[in-house]
Amino acid sequence: MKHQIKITPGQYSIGVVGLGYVGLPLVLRFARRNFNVIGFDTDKHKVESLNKGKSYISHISEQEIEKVKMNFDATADTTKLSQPDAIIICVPTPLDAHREPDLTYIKNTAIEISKHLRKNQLISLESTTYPGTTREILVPELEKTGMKVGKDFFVVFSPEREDPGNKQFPAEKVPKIVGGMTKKCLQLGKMLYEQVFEKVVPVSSVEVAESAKLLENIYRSVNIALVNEMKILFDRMGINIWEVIEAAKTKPFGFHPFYPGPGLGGHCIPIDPFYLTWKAREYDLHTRFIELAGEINSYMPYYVVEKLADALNRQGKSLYKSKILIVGIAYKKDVDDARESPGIKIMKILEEKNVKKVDYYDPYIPDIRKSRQICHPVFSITFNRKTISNYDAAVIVTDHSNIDYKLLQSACGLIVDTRNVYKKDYKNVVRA
Ligand code: SAJ
Repeated sequence: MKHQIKITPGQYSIGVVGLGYVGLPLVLRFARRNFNVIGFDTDKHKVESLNKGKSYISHISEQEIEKVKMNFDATADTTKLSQPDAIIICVPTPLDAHREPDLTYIKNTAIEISKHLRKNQLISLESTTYPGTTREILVPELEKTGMKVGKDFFVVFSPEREDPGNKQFPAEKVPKIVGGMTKKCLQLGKMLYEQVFEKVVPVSSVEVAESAKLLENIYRSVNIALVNEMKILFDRMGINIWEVIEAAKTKPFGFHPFYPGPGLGGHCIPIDPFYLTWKAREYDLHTRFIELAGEINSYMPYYVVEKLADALNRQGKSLYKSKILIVGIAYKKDVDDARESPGIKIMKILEEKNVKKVDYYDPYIPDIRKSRQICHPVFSITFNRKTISNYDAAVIVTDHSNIDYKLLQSACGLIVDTRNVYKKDYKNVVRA
């Protein structure tokens, strides 16, 4: 009788490589279902923290880690990769300095898994990447062992859809796409993810699964760029883009609202599209929408600085001699993540223009020394009437819900509002 692999808690063990905002929630989901889980990470600090029951991710509590300590271990020891029956890869896929895909983490992980690969292991790649990565990079590395995918070991691609802090759609309720290298791979991948996701969506190939994820995020990047371009145009025409969007979204079908902003932040939307742009070149194609969206979204921080300079001029002040406060430095509202944040980009542009002083306030981010865009440590100011009144202008970049905007409006002589926080018109508020 053909060897039937059973995926049941207690018998079938799970390995997760990469314990970040995607990997750690996955660890907890499987561990809560009583699977034995080994978490792998090269960052020893993360490994030590987790094994002490500590969390380094703000939306994951220590209690949640405590609850799974009996069947979860974190390790940096890759020789243990032969142990788990399934290994889920959740490592970063950044862009390099030339905005090209950097698959270093995936390649290194594939090499480590290959060293310890054993029969019947199921490997799932979740990292967002260009279509073809699984088949052209991951599988060949694993087949260097002499074992054959679909026969001796199994491989699927299943895009992550983690949206940190999204209460409306907890991840287990978000359908999980799975594409397999072979039918048997797909069958196993489906069985694996059905343990922790309410709905699993099998697709016909790993490429379809890789591509679906990119489409989801390119859709956002292009539509955000569209409203950003409309904002610039309507601003010149004296039309309030925010009111236009509110009116347009009364259409119950065929329209999804996106909102203009100071630029694109985060580790998905500004980055994922360029994975497809890069791959498309192999097929002599320019992904013009993606690249145009990238151009427009990348210009937005500069646009905000231009609007700030104009507004200061109208007060007879120069940007050069002014003290500027950036309000909200996280990459999006009510999160504590500053990666690729437009706020940091705006600070950098202002510093390059030798503005007299640039500070920031963000209740979620006490300091941004870790941000690679800013080399010197920078700390959030305390936010009160006295400190706010020290600045010639404040720029609202990320409109966290827990900021006192009334205080800001009454204490600062000029506010550049990039998020339509102030619905009413105020003499000292400029929309940008
Ligand atoms: N942004 C705008 N205007 C908008 C929406 C977003 O300027 O209308 C900006 C945000 O301020 C931020 C950037 O774009 O700087 C990205 O925002 P995002 O809402 O896309 O949030 P992300 O980067 O956390 O995207 C994630 C993605 N999730 C995954 O990749 C698993 C994305 O697919 C989700 O749709 C998105 O969360 C979400 O809906 O929250």
